[in-house]
Amino acid sequence: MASVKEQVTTLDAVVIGAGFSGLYMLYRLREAGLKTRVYEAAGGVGGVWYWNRYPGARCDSESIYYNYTFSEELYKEWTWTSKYPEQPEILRYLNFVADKFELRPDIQFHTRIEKAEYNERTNRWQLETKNGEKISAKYFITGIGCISTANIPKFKGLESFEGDWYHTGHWPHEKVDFTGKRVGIIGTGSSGVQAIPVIAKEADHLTVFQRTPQYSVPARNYPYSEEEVVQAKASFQEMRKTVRDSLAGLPVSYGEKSVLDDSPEERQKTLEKAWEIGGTTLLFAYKDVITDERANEIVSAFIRSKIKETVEDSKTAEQLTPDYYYGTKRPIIDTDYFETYNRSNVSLVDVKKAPIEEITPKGIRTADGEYELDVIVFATGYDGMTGSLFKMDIVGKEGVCLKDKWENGAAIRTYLGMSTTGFPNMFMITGPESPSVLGNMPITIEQHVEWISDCIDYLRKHDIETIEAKEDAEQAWSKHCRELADTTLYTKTDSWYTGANIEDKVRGFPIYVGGYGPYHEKCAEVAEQGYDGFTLMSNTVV
Ligand code: N01
Repeated sequence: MASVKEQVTTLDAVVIGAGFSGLYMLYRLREAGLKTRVYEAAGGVGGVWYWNRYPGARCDSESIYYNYTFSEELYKEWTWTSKYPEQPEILRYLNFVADKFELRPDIQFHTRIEKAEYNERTNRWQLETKNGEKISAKYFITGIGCISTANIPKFKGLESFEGDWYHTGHWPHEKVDFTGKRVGIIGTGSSGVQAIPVIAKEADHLTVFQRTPQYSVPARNYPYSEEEVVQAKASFQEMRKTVRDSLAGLPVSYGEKSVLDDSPEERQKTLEKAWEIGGTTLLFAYKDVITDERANEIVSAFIRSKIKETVEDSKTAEQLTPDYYYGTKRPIIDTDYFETYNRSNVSLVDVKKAPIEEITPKGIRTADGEYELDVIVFATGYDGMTGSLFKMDIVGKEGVCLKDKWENGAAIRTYLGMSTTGFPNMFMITGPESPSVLGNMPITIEQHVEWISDCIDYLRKHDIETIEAKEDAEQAWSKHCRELADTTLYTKTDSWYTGANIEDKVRGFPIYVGGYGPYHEKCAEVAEQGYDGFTLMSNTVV
């Protein structure tokens, strides 16, 4: 009998990851009759929502839009409790989806795919798990998320630390008790800003080690009323169309006016109103916040004035005040973030001025001195966009590794952010150069999944063996993405979007900024034209 390692599991399609992407991809491919299996490293479904269990973790897209829209029945069966639900509720939702559509039997948990190699002789992908299990599949689909590979900076001495330390993206399942503890948190991105107010309420003392201050706007979260829930469910069809055609997968669009068109009084009124509504309203209040330096400066200065107003200690307020373009780092929304610095048990350390030199057995030493700590929380983010793709050994035609083809990130090239030349029958859900993280993820995921499953359906109906992006189509798409990004202010700020958060990572901006709606239209056009820009190789020998 063949040992487990010698056996090969033969499938039509392999999907990696059981988050929003993988669950829906499995559902669609199975409905289409493909023998499909999802491989998931975690012990359950949820993707980032499985791992990100840190205190305060919640979604910052409105819940009634941050869900699947492919099934009206599902939408109506599930009820969200508040505008921005906490991580446990989102995880419950994804478990509910997995149960409702009976997805679990086709998901293999606790299994990490380490290698995926294309075999040009058989036109199949050969995959290998960490345990040595072998899989053969015609289609290879990644649903691994854009921000799932944790960044733990290589501080000298971490292994010597005598207390406990955690990364927000790999939080323990059991509650971490901060009562009576001296806690240090490194990082003030979305995760840090969510965690800081919650940890501060419990810890004896919280020291925030901040490298770059953040613009953050009050989320103004609240529990939904019965009436709102009924209204949302009754408007399903309308909502579905609106979010799918929208710029960011949400029923919002940029204002029609430039910030500069308004008088100072008018714009103050508009900005105050947006601040009161909270969330991302400020970002969308005018048409040019992300594209015009002067317009952006006006909105940025407005948020800076709010920080000054909120934080009582003027030195702390100054340290918390950013000086780059608002919205060019991922916009953050919060609950009592700046207010938290008024607590007597919270202090701020500027590690740009006095960088962290090492982790010591007792805490963190910066250029200014040592801070004694019982717990360190790394809210230091992720190796975004390419980190999880490069973690796997993905090998295409002629033995070329994806990492090498993309020159370790220096030369990312994709067609539509879903495929790349030299890697036939491989699809990336929300891959680099797709709109992905610039909006509401479940909506962009649904569009990718539907496009990919329709494409596979087309291939099967037309007896086509392989699909592969053409080099010129790929080059044109990548060039288009770069040109669009250069019309915005995004590329002028250091952020994880640009790769600046990872030591030695090559800078770029591998995200399509043209908006979901236009992107969906482009993808639909490509499909309608018989997959224009792709080489389709038929099964039939002529
Ligand atoms: O990570 P980040 P995040 N020394 O990269 C600092 C999504 N998300 O986990 O800005 C000192 O934004 C770093 O400093 P700097 C969302 O898309 C969504 O917070 O690089 N500091 C920064 O302050 C988000 O954008 C939700 O100078 C160091 C922080 O660590 C993305 O995840 C909730 C450092 C990292 O911030 C990532 O957010 C949470 C070092 N060596 C997250 N290295 C939702 O609500 C890094 N930092 C859906």
